[in-house]
Amino acid sequence: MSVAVFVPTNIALVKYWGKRDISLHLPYTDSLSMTLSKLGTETRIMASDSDSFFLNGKEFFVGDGEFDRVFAVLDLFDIPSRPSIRIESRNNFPTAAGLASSASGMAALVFALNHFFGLDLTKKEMSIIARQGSGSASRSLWGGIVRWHKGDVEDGSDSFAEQVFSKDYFPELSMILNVVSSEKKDVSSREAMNRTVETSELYQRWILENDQRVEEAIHAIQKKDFTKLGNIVEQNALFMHETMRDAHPLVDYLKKESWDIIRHVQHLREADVVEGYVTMDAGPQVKILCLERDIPIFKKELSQFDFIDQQFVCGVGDGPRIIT
Ligand code: 2P0
Repeated sequence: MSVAVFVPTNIALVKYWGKRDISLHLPYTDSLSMTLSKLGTETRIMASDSDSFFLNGKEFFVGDGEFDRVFAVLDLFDIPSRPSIRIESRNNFPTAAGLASSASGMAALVFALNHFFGLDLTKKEMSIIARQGSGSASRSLWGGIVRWHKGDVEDGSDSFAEQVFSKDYFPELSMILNVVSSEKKDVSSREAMNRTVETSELYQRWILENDQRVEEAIHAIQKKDFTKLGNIVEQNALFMHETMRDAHPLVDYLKKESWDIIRHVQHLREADVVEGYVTMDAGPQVKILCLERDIPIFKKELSQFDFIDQQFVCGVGDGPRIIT
């Protein structure tokens, strides 16, 4: 028997940055994300003679970070005398380059395991397990616009994500993802956020303000106020990168090419040519939040940057689905 699932990735509109509990992945603040159409992870699970894990066609073994993280998630499930399984995962976008591959990867694993073992877990329960694989994965179990509640209790049982708006509420929202470098990053997001929590003074302000930003972004989406939403999204991303630059040693994911795109998007907006807002995660890629009707203008404007390796255009996507 085998099952296969497709789980979308998500990009935070208001970011998750920093944990109050490192082992349980409990965040200091809430975060809010947009589930992407098209981009995600396909994961297939089948019975096998021994446990094995393949990512993008390459096998990983015990002692490899990738293998150990996957099977640590399996241990979070309560499956008596679990049979051995083979897990095959494939991302349809660059892995580990700041395009949220761990979000869809971990969520796909949890969603596939639930189906393979017939566990009948709720999405809330799956979100809590996925969170322990990777924080942002807690948000990939739903389509539309999703909020991860930080929760208050120590065991993390109230730290899960849920849908705030369906994908049809504000369907004009679009994102253009520009890959300026597919290299694996030097500093993992996990290390970068821990360093920020431990050493950045600016981070204290982040903790105080971020939940309010989530509320404001939800309000802006509810009113379909794109200008308000975009300003929150861009300022939140830039502030997150400021907190990293304030850490010791500093973390600077943004490259010259990233800044070229950021400045151009800001210029187009200020010159009233076209309205878009940038957001960047733990990597140099620049994502542009815009309205669907403006995609052709942005594509034309971005064509001058020949360093853009790959470009993906997404709308607001559906949640996970079972393929077989
Ligand atoms: C986010 N990021 O909200 C933020 C913004 C990157 C920047 O969540 O340590 O792989 O596994 O909980 O979820 C990427 O970090 O970190 C991330 P862990 P994760 O999307």
